[in-house]
Amino acid sequence: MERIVTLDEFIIKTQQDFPGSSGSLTRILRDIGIAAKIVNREVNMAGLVNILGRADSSNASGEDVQKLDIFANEVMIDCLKNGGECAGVASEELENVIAFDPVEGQTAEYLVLMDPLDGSSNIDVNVSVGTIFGIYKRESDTNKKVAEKEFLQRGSALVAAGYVLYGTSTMLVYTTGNGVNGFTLDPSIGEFCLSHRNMKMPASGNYYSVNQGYYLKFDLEMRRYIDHCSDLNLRLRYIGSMVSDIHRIMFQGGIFLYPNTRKYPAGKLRLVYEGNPMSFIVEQAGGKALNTKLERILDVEVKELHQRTTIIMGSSDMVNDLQEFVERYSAINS
Ligand code: AHM
Ligand code: MG
Repeated sequence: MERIVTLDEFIIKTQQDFPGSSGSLTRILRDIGIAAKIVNREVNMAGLVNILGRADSSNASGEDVQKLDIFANEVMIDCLKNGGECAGVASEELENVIAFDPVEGQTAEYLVLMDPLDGSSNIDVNVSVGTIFGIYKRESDTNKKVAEKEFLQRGSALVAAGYVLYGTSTMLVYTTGNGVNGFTLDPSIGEFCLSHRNMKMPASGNYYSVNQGYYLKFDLEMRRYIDHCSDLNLRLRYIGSMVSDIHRIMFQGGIFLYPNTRKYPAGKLRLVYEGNPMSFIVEQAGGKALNTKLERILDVEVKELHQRTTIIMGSSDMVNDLQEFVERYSAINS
């Protein structure tokens, strides 16, 4: 049996990949791992404790907030605040950023952006949900309180990104720019253990993932590409939880689309909380991540915290195929 490598052990071991690293990023990733275990416990019992259903509030994007959203948000913030390495947090659930007070004797060099519970509509029906996080280094004077503009960095500036998938098993998948590694929670020892070293996304796959219900609301070239997927006899898989849909593509290949619709003319998903972190992970695993203007998501300028983006993400050959298809289609019809 292969020796168990825990998340903490792996993070510390790979810290050596970063000459001059102070260990702060290591400790932030540890804090996120702790928060993930606590959220996992509640997600697994959500039906038993009064944590299902809607909270009587809505988030910064004007969407109904579930009680578990609030719980996950609070746990992530508490764990990051107590760790002392994180200067502040921006959350999909909060209108404004939270600047932490400095912890005695520690200099907080990092910022965390997160979607504490992604795919909330799945909570009450026991379908997978996830947590998404991205980590930036502060650009300005670390003695000053964090300001919102420090979070408005392009995705290409991310130093780390990851997701937790609360599925049939609970997995934490992350990258620090040196490939992607996956850890599965072993509840018997309460540790995330290395289970998928150096994850590589297949260059192609037999699945496409889009909310077919919005087909008639997509732009024509997107509809024609979706028809093209049907012509190729690809299979449609769409869970309504981005983390789950992308996680499947990490293993089996495929393409995930969330194009613009009349309801979401700029796309539904949020650039800083979902688009950028998931793009960093997908690219590190050998995939590609564009918006429907065929721009690399990680290069898109971040103008405001809750900015939305359209998403084309997945296997490199399939994203390239979509790009050629859309360019050809637009040329014929322009
Ligand atoms: P969230 O608002 O709970 O973060 O969920 C966003 C979710 C994504 O996880 C998923 O890909 C998408 O919204 C599903 O949207 P729709 O139900 O419109 O297809
Ligand atoms: Mg989300």
